[in-house]
Amino acid sequence: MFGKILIANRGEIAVRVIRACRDMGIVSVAVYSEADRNALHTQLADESICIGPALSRDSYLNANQIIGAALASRADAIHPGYGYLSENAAFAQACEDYGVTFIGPSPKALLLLGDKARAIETARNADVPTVPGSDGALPDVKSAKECAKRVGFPLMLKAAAGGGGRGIRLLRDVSEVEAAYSAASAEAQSFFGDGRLYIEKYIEHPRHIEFQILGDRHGTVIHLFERECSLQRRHQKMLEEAPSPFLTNQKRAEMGEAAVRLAKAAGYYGAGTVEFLIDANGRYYFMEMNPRIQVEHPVTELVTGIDLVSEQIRIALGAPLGYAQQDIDIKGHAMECRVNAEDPEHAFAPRPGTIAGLHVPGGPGVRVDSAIYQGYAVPPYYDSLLAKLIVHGHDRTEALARMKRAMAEFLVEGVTTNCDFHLRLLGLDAFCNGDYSVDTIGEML
Ligand code: MV4
Repeated sequence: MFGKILIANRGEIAVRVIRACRDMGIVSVAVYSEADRNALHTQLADESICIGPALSRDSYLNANQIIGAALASRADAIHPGYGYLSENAAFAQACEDYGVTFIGPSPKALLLLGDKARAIETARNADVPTVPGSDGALPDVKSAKECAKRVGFPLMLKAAAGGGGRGIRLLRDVSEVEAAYSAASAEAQSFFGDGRLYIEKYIEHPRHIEFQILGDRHGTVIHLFERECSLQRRHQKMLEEAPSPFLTNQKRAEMGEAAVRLAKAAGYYGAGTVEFLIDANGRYYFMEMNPRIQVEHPVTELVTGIDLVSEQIRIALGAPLGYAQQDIDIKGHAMECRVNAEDPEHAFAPRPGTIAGLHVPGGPGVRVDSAIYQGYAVPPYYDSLLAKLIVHGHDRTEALARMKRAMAEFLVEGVTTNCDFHLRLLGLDAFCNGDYSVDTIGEML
C-alpha cells in the first residue's frame, strides 16, 4: 500500500481524495495556493504545502512546484483529481521520472486520448460506432471542403486537441467552410498549441450518455454502466443521473461492451469515461474519452456501491481489479445537482463571496460532497462549484422526490447560488418524464 499520497488539486475533489486516503490508512498531503490557506482541503489533510500564488497557472498548474512538494514530503504517489494537470501526459511522465506514481492512466494513453482525432480512429479500429466524418485530422482547408461535401450539412468542425466544447463550430452550408476553418484552426492553435481540425456530421438533438470504466494495469477492463449527462448549459453540466432514462437494457449492454473495447484498444488503465452521443433513433456514436475521475462520479458510486477513488488508488498500486463484469449491477437510481456560486438571473455570472450561513441537507439517500463551511470566503480565482448534492433512491421517482426535498432544504447564505434554478429544473415536465436532450436547458432559458 502507498504510505502517503499528495493531492494535486483543491476544492471538493481534493477533500474527496483525502477522505479515500483516510479510509485506506494512507497519509494525505494537500497542496494549496496563497488564496487557499483557509480552504477545507488545506485544513483536512494530514500535511499541507503552499505551492504559490492564487492564480492557477502559478500554483495548481505548476508541475515543478507540485513534484517538488511530493519529493519534499516523501509522497509515494500523486492524485491529480480532475481538471488542472489530470490529463497532462508530460506531467504524468515527469511524476514517473521522479519515482512518484501518477494515479491515472499511462502517459501514452493520455497522449492518444488527448488527440480526439486519434481517439476516434482507435474507436473505428475497435468496431466502436463513430459519427460519420473525416478520416482523422484534416491536412488543409481544401480537404476540409471536399470532406464537408461528402459528409453533408449540417456538420461540426472540431479541434483535434479540444474536447468539452472548446474550439467547435456548427456549419450549415459549404459557403461557411473556408472562413470557419481558418477561424477555428487559429483558435485551436492559440488555446491548445495545435490547430488541427476534424469533421463530424451534426447529430440533431442528441443525448449525452457516458460510460464509467475501470481498467487495471494487467489488461482487465470493466464498465460500471452509464451516466446521463444531457442537462448542460454551454457545455457546463448541471445535473447528472444514473441509469439513463432512455437506455434499454440491450442498448446499455451493447454500449458498455463498446466502451470496454475502446479502453482495451487504447491500452487504458485507471478510471475513465467514454462519452457517447445518442440520436433520436437510439443510435449511439463514440465522441471522446475522458482519462480522469469526473465531477459526477458519485452518481455511479451510489448505484454500483463501488468507491471509484479508492479503486483508482488500488489500480495505481498495480492491484488486479477486485470485480468482474458480472459482479457489477445497477441498484436503484441516483442524481447529482451541481450547486454553484453563480447568478442565473445575470447569465450565470460567478458570485464569489463569504458563506455567511449554511445548512447542508441530510436524511435517507442524501450525500453532499463539498469543500465549503460557514465563514469560508469563496475565492474568485477558481471555478464556482460549491457543492454536489447527490441522492439515491430505489427508483427514479424516489430519487427525484429526495432531490427535491434535499435541494429545498439546502441553505447557502452570503453568496448567490443556482439552487432555485435547480428547483425549477427538477419541476420541469421534460425532466420529470425523463424526456430531455442537450437542448433542454437552452430551451428553458
Ligand atoms: C456534437 C454534437 C452533435 N453532433 N457532435 C459539444 C461539446 C463537445 N463535447 C461536443 N459537443 C457536441 N458535439 C456532433 N457530431 C452536439 C454537441 C453538443 C453537446 C454535446 C454534449 C452535451 C451538450 C451539448 C450541447 C451542445 C452541443
